[in-house]
Amino acid sequence: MEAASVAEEFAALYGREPEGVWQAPGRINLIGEHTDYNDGFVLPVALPHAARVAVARRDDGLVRVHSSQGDGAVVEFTVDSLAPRSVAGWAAYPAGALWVLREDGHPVPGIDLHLDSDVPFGAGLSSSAALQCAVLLALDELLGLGIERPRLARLAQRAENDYVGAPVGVMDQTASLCCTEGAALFLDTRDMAQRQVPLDLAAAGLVLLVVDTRVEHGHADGAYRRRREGCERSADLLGVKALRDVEAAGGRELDVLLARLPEEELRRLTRHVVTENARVREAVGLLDAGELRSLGPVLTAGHASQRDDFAISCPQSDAAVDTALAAGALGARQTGGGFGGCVIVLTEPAQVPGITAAVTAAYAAQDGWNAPAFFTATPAPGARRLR
Ligand code: GAF
Repeated sequence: MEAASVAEEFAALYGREPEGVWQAPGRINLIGEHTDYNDGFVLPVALPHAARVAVARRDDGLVRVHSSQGDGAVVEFTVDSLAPRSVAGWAAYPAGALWVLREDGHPVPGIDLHLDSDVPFGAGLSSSAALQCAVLLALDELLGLGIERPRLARLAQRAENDYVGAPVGVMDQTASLCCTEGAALFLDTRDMAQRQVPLDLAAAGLVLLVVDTRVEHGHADGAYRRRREGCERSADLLGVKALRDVEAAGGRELDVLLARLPEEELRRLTRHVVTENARVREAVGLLDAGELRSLGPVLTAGHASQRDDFAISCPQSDAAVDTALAAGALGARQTGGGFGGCVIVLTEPAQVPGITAAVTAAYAAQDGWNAPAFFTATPAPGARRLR
C-alpha cells in the first residue's frame, strides 16, 4: 500500500486529487502496560504497519469519508453536526479528529478523506490510534495549525475518550506521533517528557517476534474501564494523585503499603502498576547499557504481572508466552491493552522457526483456537507526510 495508490483511490472516489497523503503507524509496547492512565512510564516502538490517509478540503462544511477496510460506502456528515458518538464504527476516528480540533478552538472545514490501513484490527497493535493520528496530523499540517506532536497526541486521546468513548491513556497516540526509526520511545505520561532510546536488535543478534493470538480485544468494554477505575480508587485511598506516585524500594515496603488497601483486587492492580513502572525504568537502563539480552526476563516478569496481578491475560496469550520460552526465547509478554491481541517474543533469529512451529502446534492442540499469525517487528518511524 503505497502513497500513490492511496492518492489514486482518493481520485477515483472523489473525482479530484488529494491535497496530500499522510501516514501514522501502529505500535508494540516493549514494557509499561496500563501505566499510562496512572501517570506512569511506557516504552513503545512504532511498527512498519500504518494507517494512510489522503485528504482534500471542501468549502461547504460537508465531510465525506471512505475506508478500504470498510463496507465500501462513503460515510457523509457535516462538521456542524459533530457531537460525541455522532458517528460510529471506523468513521468515528476521522469524525473524532475533526470534532476535537473544533473543540480545541480551530476553524474546521469540510473534507473528503480516504483511509487505508495495514495495521491488523483488534490485534492490540493500536490500529485505532493509527487512524486517529493519521487524520489529526493531516489536518494539522493542511490547516497550518502547527500543534506540537505531544499536544496532538493529547488531542487524539481526548477524541478517543470523549468522542469515541474509550477510556484509554495516551501511550498509543504518542507512540504513533512521536516514535522514531530504530528506537523505542521512553515516555513519562505525566508530563509527556520523552526520550528516544536506540533499539538496535540486529546488532545485538536478536529479533522481536510478534505473535498475533487472533483473540480480538477492545477498549470500550467494561474490563479496561474497571481496571482504570480500580487504579484511580487505589490512588485515592493511598492519598496520592496517581499510582505513579507510589514508589516502593522493595517487596516488603510494597507489601506494607498494599496492606492499606481494603480489597485484594485493589492490592493486585496497584502492585502491577508499581512494579511495571519499575520494569520500564529497568528496561531503559538495560537498553542504555546495550544489554539487550537481559531485557528478556524483564519482559517475562511483566507478563506474569499482567496475568497474576492485573488479570488481563488469556489462555492463548499465556500459551504463546510459555511455549516461546520453552522453545528457547529470552523473554515474552502480551503487549497492549490485553485480553488477547499480540504477544512479543525476544529471541535469537535462529530460534524463530522452532518458536513459530511450537506455538502453532500448541494452538492447534486446543479446540476452537484460531491459528496464530507471526511477524518480526523492526522499529519504524512515527507519523509523517508521504506526499
Ligand atoms: C491500550 C490503551 F489504548 C493504552 O492507552 C494503554 O492503556 C494500553 O492499552 C495498556 O498499556 O492500548
